This record gives sequence, C-alpha cells and structure tokens, in this order.
Amino acid sequence: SIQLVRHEDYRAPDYEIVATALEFWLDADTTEVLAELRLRCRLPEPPEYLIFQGESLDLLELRLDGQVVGADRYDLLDEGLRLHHPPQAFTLNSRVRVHPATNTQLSGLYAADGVLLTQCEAEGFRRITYYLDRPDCLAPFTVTLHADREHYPMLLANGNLEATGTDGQGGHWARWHDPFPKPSYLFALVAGRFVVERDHFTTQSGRSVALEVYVAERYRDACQRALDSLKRAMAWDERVYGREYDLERYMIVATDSFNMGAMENKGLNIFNTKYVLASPETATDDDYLHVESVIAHEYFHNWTGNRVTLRDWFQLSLKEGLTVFRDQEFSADQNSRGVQRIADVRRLRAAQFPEDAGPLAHPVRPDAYAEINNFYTATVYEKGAEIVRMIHTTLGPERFRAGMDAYFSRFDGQAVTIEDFLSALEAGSGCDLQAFMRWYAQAGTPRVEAKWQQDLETGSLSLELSQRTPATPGQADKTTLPIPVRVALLDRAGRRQPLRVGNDDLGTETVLMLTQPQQDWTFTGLHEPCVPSLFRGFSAPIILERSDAVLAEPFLARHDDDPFSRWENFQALAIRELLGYIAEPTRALPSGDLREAVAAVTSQWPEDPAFCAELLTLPTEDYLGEQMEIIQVDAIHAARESLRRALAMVFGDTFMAWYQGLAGTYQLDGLSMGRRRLRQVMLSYLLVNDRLRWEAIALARLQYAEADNMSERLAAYTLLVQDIHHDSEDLLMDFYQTWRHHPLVLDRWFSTQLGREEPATLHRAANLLVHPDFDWRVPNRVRSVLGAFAANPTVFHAADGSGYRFFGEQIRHLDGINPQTAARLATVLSRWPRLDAQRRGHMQGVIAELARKPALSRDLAEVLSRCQD
Ligand code: DPP
Ligand code: ZN
Repeated sequence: SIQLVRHEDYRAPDYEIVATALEFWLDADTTEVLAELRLRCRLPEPPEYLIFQGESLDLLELRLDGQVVGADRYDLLDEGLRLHHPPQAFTLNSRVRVHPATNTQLSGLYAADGVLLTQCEAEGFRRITYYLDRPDCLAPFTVTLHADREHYPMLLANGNLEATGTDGQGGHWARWHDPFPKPSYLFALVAGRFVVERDHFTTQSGRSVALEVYVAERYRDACQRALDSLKRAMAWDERVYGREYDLERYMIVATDSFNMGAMENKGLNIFNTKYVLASPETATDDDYLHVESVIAHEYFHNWTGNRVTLRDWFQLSLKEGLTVFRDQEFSADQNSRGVQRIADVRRLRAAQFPEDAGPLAHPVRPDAYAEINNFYTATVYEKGAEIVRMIHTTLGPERFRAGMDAYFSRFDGQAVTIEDFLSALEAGSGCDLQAFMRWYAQAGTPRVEAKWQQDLETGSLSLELSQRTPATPGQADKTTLPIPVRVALLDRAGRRQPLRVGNDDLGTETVLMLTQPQQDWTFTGLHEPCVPSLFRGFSAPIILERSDAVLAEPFLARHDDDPFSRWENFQALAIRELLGYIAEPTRALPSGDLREAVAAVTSQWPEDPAFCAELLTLPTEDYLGEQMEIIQVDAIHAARESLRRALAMVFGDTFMAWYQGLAGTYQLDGLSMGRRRLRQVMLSYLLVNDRLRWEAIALARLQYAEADNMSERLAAYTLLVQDIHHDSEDLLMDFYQTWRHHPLVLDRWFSTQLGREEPATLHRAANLLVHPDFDWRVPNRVRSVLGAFAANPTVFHAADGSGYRFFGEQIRHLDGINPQTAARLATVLSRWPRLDAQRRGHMQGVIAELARKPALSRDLAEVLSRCQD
C-alpha cells in the first residue's frame, strides 16, 4: 500500500542550514552541482543520523568539513542520503550530476526549447542536490552559474546579481545572492537565450525596482500586458496591504513547458507562456484577464508565501488560499466586481464542489498525503480563498487589514501554520476567529436551508437558517461551521428595506453569523411585503436550499440589486427549467418564469454587456449534473440544447439586433470586452435559431475571416468547429496553417475540435495524439488533447465506455513521462459514484485496470487508490 505523510507526525528539523552556496556547471545532457551547506544542530545533542533528501542524483563526491566522507559514514537510500553521526555544526560539500535533457517530469532542473530551468515546488529541489528539502528550513542562498556563453548567454537566479565573468573557452559565469532566507522550494535558476522587455517601478518608499520579462525572440511583442499588470499589482499591494517589494529586480521568465500556471520563486518567477503572453492577434479577452490575475497572484506571493512561508505542506492553503483571495480582490478592483465574483464562483462550483462531493474530497488543510503534488487542488486554492473571504467579510476591511499587519510583523522571515495566521488576525483585529479553524479541518460543502415568514400586521419578518454538512470519505461526523450570511430585504419594487433587529439598526445590508445548527432572526418595522436576498456576493461557499424558491427566484432574478445574487437566481431559474424538462421532456420551453426573466433583460439595450452575457449563459452540463443524484449525461445534453434552441427562437430578433449593434473597434477596456463576450453569446444562440441559422453561419464565417483580434476570431471559430451539423474542415485547415508556429494558439486548434459532441471525436482524438505537432513532453499540448477530451460529455462519457478506456490508456502512457500532469488529468475518474450503473461500471473498470499496472508513479497511484476507496 501507499506510504502516507501525516500532519500529526510533523517534527521540527534537527538541523538548520545557516547558509547555502551552490555552484552549477550547466549543460543540457549533464549538469554538475556543487553544494556547500553550513549546518547547525538545533538540539543540545546531535542525533544519530541526518537524512538529506535526494532523488535521481549521481553522487560524485561528499565532504564533511573538507574531509572526504568514507563509505561507512553514509548510506544512499530511496529517499536520499543518510549521514551517520553528524557533528553539532559542520559544512557539507556534495558534488552531484543531474541530466536536464531527459527530465521529462519537469520537476527539478530540466531542458526545454534550448533553455535550462527549474521547478522546485513542492519537492523538486531534491532532484537538484542533496538537501533538507522542507519548507521550514530557510537559508540565504548564493548561487554561481557557469555555462557556455553561446547557448546560454543569460544566467539568472534568485536575488541580486553580484558578479559576472568569463571562464575562457567560450564559457561565462554569474553569481547571485538572495539575502532573504528562503526554503528550497523557492529556489530557481534559468539559463538560455531570451529577449528582455524592461520597465521599472518606484516603490512607496522611493526605491526603483527593475522589472524584466524574459521571453523567446518570437514573443517579443507580447509582454506589455504582463508588465502593466505587474506594476498595477505592485501598486495595489502597497495601497491595500502596505506591502512593498524588497529586491532590486523582479524577473519573469516564460516557458512553453511547464506543469503549473506559474511559480513564485523569489525574485525570479517562472511562468507558463499561457499566463504571460498576450497580444490582440493571439490572445483572447479571457487570456488577458488570466495574465493579469496570475501575474498578480505570483507577485502577491512575495509576502504571502515567500516572506512569510509554510511550516509544512499541510499548510499549503495558508499561502495559496490567501493569495488567491488577494488576486481575486485585485482583479475585482481592476475590472467589474460583480462579474469577477460570478467568474470566481463559477470556477469554485465547476472544480471544487464536485471535488468536495466525491472520493477525492479532503479538508482545505489535509491530514495526510502520499504525494503533495496531488494537493494543489481546487479545495486548497479556491475553497481556501473562500475561507479567507469569509474572515474578511466577518471582520470588515479595516480590522482585516489590522490583522494582516499583525501577521506580517509577527511572522516575517518565518515558516508558520494556519493557527499562526488566525492568531495574528485575532491579535490585530481583536476578534475571536477560532471557529474558522473548522472550515480548514472539515471537508464537504455545507447545505444551508432558509425559511422565512412575514407578518404584515406586526411588521415582523422572521428568518430561520439551518446548516448541515454531508459526510465525506474518512469524515462521517460533521460539526457546525461559522457561516457569514450577507443579507438584504427587498420590497416588491426591489428597494432595500431598513434592517432592524431588536434595537439594532443594521442599515440596508448586513452580515448575519450562522454559528449554530439552526438559528433565527426577527426583523421589525416591515409593513410592505419583502423577499430576503441571501448570501449576497456568495458570502459563504455553501449550497443554499430555500423553501420559497419558486416565488423568490423569479423575483430576485429580475430585481436583486446585488449582481451576484441576481445572476444566481437567474441561473436557478434555468436549472429548475432544465431539471423539469429532463423529468418531463414534453414540456414546452421556455416556461413563463425564465421567459419573463430573459424578456426583462432583452427589453433594454445592454448597458452592462459583460453582466448580461453572464445572465444569458446557461449553466454548464457539468453544473447541471451536480444538481442530480445520478448524472443523466445524455438527458442533460439534450435538455440544454433544447432550451438554447427555444430561447433562440423566442428572442432571435433581439439577439440578432444586439449582435449587430454591439460590434465595435477592438479595445481592451472592460466595456469593449463585455461587448465581445455578449456578441459571442448572441452568436451561439443565433446558430441554433432555425430561421436565422444560415445568416448566422455567414456572420460567424465573416467574423472569423475579418476579426482583427483572437477573441472574436476564436469565438466564431469555436462555434463553427463545434457545430456538428456544419462542415468546418476548411476552417480547421486555415486555422492550422495560420497558427501552426504559435504554440499557445495551436493548443486551441487541438482543443477546439475535441469539443465536437459526436462519436467521431474519439477517432479525432486518437489521430491528434500522433499528429506531428503533438508532444507528450509539453503539458499545455497534452492538456489541449486529453483535458479537452475529458471535458466533452458526449465522447468522454460514451455509454459503451470507449471514452474512459481511451482516456485511461493515454493516462498510463503519460504517467511514464510526466506523473504530475498524468495524476492531475486522472482526477476526472473520480466522478464515477454519480454516474449511471453502466457508465459507473466502465469507469471503475478503467480505474481498476490502471491501478494494476506495474511501475505507476506515486502521484497516479495515490489518485487511483483514493478513487477506489
Ligand atoms: N505556482 C503555484 C501557484 O502560484 C504554486 N505555488 O499557485
Ligand atoms: Zn499560488
């Protein structure tokens, strides 16, 4: 069985590393690494042995205080090097060899596109040298890089550049020093040939910071968005948190070969090109938004993650949940707060709610793991961000800020826990937050039930809320949670009413704290009929069950003044309509409530097109599936298509008028982006309107051909290519010919065609895997095929199991190349408990067969084993 690391087994390290000096002789085939570690025992007596983690290292030499260490003094184990009888204080020198060109895991030091670079989080540093590779072991690093000047003209590492020189015979070197003690997971080096786009930022205290983005020559013109976003993020963190950047320069390096989105290495971020590059010709509006938020996210880590780091990997959400919350708030301030919140909740519901409801459910702070890479999950990130948001909502911005100030001043330079975080927030804010610890410890999405009653005579309205959290694997019994409920009461015209409870005047919007299994509140002075608007802004990551849904939703979908809540109720109407249709497919669509809600939107020109686009986008098939005990894959697809068609028929003329009227020149402000998004929604409806379809196809083809930006081009392209009644082979060819040399756009060529919901897509996927431009070593490309395939409900969930089997075979192959990416993709196999009996059997069969294979990675083995529990 699989060996687990457990939270309860945490022990502080026996030794600290006082200073780390590394010297690299870089070469793609064989790189030599010399490490000099100055160690000091933290115990009164040194222990019997000390283990340095190491993986896939060829040890050439080992010295202790200058003396060669005899073979009897150490052992090489699977996990690393065990040194016997370590002295109280000593210097260890090791010389090892590593092989970047054959490192297809993309963890440790690897070669990609002629560049040498590193990824160390979570445990990649041990693939570079023997080390105490744990986040609570902090040291200042000095790093000297030697390389051939022709192939690797630029040599980068963390911190400040101290010296450079030549080595003779075409070699050169550079020495970097990072004065801020850091754990090894934040180490980075990069060697290669780049163009550098530069800018600078003057901090609040007047220091000038050099900003540098390193990209391959062909990407030279696509760096402006990243630099702008970075400067805005730096200014925002000063304004909102008082946090200033601390080194002389901030470097960002872009690579096409990266497992994650990006990595916050101190002073030297390494980014997946997907989240750095943006030009109108190649990037969509969503890409622009993603670049902004990921650039900000990695920047914000400089304080939440780097300056204050983690004691152990169980605390991962301490930096990730907090930093996601920070980047969401940054984006909300840059763009539309309401639309941002809707997007964040969509993501939470698409990825985290299903995770929390299935075999992979785990607390935001897990209790145990086999492979920590498997815990970079939606739960740790997105639900973790929701917990921080609830604390923020509870404290209000000023007290939250005071708490964060206390957190930074107490723990700067330390490796800490989630308890430390809460205690600092308590000290700074003066509020008791202990109950929030339960949100970190308890898995599962709580259900909140709402009931209310109004007495017009006495003018009182009583609201009763109750909570329960369903059992999850390994956690049968659940406790009550502190749940902030942002609430308003709306009269028939949608006006907010004053909130009075007892003698307290709470304004027209307030936050109630639900801390008991059941609680009620009585509001007074309400002589007009009211409807409660609950969980405004999605004030807690729960599922709301309201007893008055049939009455409240149509009203709130039209009148709620909270944009999230209005959208939420609009979605609820659509969901009710779709589930009703699945139960009774002869029913006419759209029914009165939804039709009226849409009519209310379409009766006026869309002043806020981005928000209108959100309202008029139907819930995804996945989200509909989440609403059902057993996911009826085919019925959901059929119902959603029918409703789309029905809405298109009723509102076709308005949709056409909007499509035409919303056209405008390409700009990158929020209004222009919103227009483009709404036009895309309009076009998608027009294509399923029988009367307007031919005109719509012509318009889509024209939009594809004439757009001067990728947002509009890709929107039209995707709709046409995914329309299974339309022959788009000519578009596929044209798109390929135009973009074959641009990897990020070519990824779209791969993924878009796999969105066609027809059986032939299985065959298409198999062909794409042997396409000359397919590369198993590049995660973006792999995801553009396997990820897109698994997201296609019709093909992946084919009733005969062919989709699962095909997918399983590819995962098996990928596991031999890149276990981290294979394990991540394999998590879709956790969906079986909610499938019908036939599909469930097929999916379980694929899991069992995969799990039996020899030589599985620890990553994949753990995911499969948890899927089988
Ligand atoms: N690079 C990942 C992130 O920033 C892990 N730290 O979320
Ligand atoms: Zn992060």
